[in-house]
Amino acid sequence: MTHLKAANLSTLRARGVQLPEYDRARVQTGVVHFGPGAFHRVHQAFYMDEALHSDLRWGICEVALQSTGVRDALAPQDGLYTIAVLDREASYRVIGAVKELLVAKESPKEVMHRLIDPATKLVTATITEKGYCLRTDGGLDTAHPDIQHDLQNPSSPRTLVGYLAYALKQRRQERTAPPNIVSCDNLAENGKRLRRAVVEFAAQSDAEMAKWIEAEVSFPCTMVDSITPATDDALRARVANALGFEDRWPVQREAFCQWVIEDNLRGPVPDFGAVGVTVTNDVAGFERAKLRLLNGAHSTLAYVGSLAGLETVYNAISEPSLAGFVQKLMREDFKSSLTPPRALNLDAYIDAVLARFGNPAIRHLLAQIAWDGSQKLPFRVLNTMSEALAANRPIERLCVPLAAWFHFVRRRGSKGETITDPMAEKLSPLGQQCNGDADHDVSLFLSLERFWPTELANSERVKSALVQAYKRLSNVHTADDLKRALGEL
Ligand code: CS2
Repeated sequence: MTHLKAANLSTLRARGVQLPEYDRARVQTGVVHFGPGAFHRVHQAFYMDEALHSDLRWGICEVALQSTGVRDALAPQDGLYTIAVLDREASYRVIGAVKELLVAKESPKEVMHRLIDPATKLVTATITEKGYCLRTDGGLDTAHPDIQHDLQNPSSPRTLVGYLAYALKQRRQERTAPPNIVSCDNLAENGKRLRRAVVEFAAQSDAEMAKWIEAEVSFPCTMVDSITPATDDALRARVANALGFEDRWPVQREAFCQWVIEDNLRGPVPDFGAVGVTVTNDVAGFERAKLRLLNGAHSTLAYVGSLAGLETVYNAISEPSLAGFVQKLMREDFKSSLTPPRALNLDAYIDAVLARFGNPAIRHLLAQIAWDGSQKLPFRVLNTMSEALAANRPIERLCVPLAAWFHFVRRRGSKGETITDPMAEKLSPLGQQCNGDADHDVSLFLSLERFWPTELANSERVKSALVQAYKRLSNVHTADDLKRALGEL
């Protein structure tokens, strides 16, 4: 089957596929994006594609730090790819916003060149939680091997932080206004964290430079949201059928798509308001609500559901006792930790999130959400737990996703199965050392370094609630076991 490319684009119109209606040959590169994974491609690239319809400055240079996969798939397609929007009805849209695809480890100079180019007004990133190389207290982990490497080899970095620090230095020297640097990862206060990391990196060698970054560079915080299952063969087949051409790497998402950006962008940026992006002073309120209510619930479904042998979010939310438990966790524990912005009604938000989880057209694997638990759980659950502990609110339900993660790690460890997590080297042996005794196993997890905030690691109340939750989940192997395990919680 012929594959998607610019030359055959016009034939798609007759098939009802939405196409870029701007002159792609005239598109300029105004955005450099790090991490061209599925989420970026259904989300920020979609918004840029919208923006390009009225302003041709917002083409994207995609940068993968290591992996060649997206470049190899999309370069022969002239950067084109399809988003399948799967909801009550399916629709297909070809995105034309990708101008260039680089792999940093192969072409570091080209990446730097793009970052330094004054036409680059936005640098965006979806490199996942681990890509930021942060310590648990939020500072830059200067002992991280990649950060060490970048400090020693500033002009040929490996990390986003290293690239930004070097490029900003050049822009300062050349006196060109720096770009806005926009983290789009699911980290609380993502912009502040990235800013702190870049400033701390720069400060290692040049205090003046660090001050300049603090004063001159905007790192807005953002909230990003759209449920994006990984691409699978079923999607490839579905898209090929809709297009009549093969797309080597289509992506899929639900219809819901939201981007909230802090209102401190400088210089020319896309007309975000016109393409449905919210620019606000209260991004923190949106971000917290989303990270806790949506992502916290997701991780809970992922770990508890996996123990019960369930496969997808839809399967998990269709189990009444698990759905009931997650609702209580959202409506009581997470909600009471939030002070929402005026524009956000938390009850309506919870209803909407639950309805999204119940979208039968989206096959979102629990195994995908279960990745990188050590990086995700701090923002999704531990923050709320620290606050609940300090305010003397209940923590029993909040312990369930954590205890489920312990069991998940234990079961993987005992079967010798790999754990996808940057801390896998610690987690796999830890899982193997577990013996099923709740006190023993929970103590092992509580001794995990670089995960727990001290107030939680040292709390007897936390330990005993974790032990209780761990015991409850011990014998969960099927969906039928969930009622007994979660019943009265
Ligand atoms: C999910 C998120 O994989 C995960 O951990 O919780 O990717 C989630 O689907 C998105 O944040 C939704 O916006």
